[in-house]
Amino acid sequence: MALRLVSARMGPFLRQRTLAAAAALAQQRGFAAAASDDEKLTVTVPVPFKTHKIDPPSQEVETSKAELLGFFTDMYKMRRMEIAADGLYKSKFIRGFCHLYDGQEAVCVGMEAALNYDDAIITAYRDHCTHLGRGGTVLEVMAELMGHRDGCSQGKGGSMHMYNKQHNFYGGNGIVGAQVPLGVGVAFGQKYNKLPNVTVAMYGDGAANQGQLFEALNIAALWNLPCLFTCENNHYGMGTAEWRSAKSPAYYARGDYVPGIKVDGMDALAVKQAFKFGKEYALQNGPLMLEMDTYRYHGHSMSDPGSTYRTRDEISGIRQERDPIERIRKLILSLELATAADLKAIEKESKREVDEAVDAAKSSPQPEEKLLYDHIHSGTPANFQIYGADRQHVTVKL
Ligand SMILES: Cc1ncc(C[n+]2csc(CCOP(=O)(O)OP(=O)(O)O)c2C)c(N)n1
Ligand SMILES: [Mg+2]
Repeated sequence: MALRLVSARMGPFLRQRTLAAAAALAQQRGFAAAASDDEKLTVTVPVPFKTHKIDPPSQEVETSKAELLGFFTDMYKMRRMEIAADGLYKSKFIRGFCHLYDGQEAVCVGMEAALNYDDAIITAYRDHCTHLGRGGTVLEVMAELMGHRDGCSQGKGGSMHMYNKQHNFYGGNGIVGAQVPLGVGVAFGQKYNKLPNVTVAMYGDGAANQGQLFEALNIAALWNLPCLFTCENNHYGMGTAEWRSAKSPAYYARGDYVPGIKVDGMDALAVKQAFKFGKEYALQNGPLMLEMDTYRYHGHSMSDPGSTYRTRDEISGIRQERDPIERIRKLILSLELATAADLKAIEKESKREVDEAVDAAKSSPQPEEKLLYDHIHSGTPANFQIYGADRQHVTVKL
């Protein structure tokens, strides 16, 4: 039985592109002739799911060669993109806030493998890779980071405001935790309109201690809204370790009357399984909490070297033992789905794609002044003025 990897709106753009690219590369390099790309494979994920008030999903996860190569390609591209963003920030092509996602890639690709673009996602400011997962391009992210026209928000949002309305990506939100009640509102819309879709409201371990999360959870549970409250537990909120800020760091169990599952967030297959299970559950029963046990390699943002509140050994230990890309590489090699050289070729292709996108983003123009009015009001009021930072100089006037 073949897996239906690419059904209608099943994460189509990124996945189709990725699969097509992987297949083309595979063909050039001659490994496509092996097991068929979509042939079903079953992999046992090593870390058991921990649960609160619910039976766990199976640790036996269905996948395929195409999916595993897709995971590898997507995660590698995300990693390259974030590393490129780091360099561009340091050389002042990117300014302002910038929070990188490297280390957490498995959450993004595993989640997208279980959802389709009619399902909605809303997240915080660590959103570059989420945008790629929703079908965005590296150019859209890079140009947005530089404040240029080809950015997904036309260069007016920046790092914390990636959006893709067409694919139900509601951002990109800078106020910690505020995205969670908004996500519950999106889930309310889905239920009200009788849609067969869920909303993933993502938040961090720091945000998990906020009151608004519990208010949103209450109403979601009361009205059985199809919302997956997804805590990306990277174990730090800025420079504060979880044990300093949370009485109970068992975030999956903090919904009290709402069931929860703790997932190895460094394992794309475990993440996929949890979201597949979660989507079915939430459509039938209402909200579910998913805690993704993950890790960020970079500091909190570009202004944080990330080494004063944790040891270098901690970071290198996670890289060696839990890195999400290396895990999939090992799996692909152990199942003999591709050779090390084939994977290197995919890496080379991803680097080329990111480099090209960076060049294109650099040469993309800045947004015209008159566009600064767009997307602020639905009807721009008369006498609308934008001031410079000193409040003296009027930058734009209607
Ligand atoms: C309401 C509010 N309070 C404080 C901040 C400053 N702030 C930005 S990120 C952050 C830490 C959040 O950590 P976490 O939720 O774990 O997410 P992570 O950065 O680890 O992804 C804080 C305190 C903010 N942006 N909004
Ligand atoms: Mg955190």
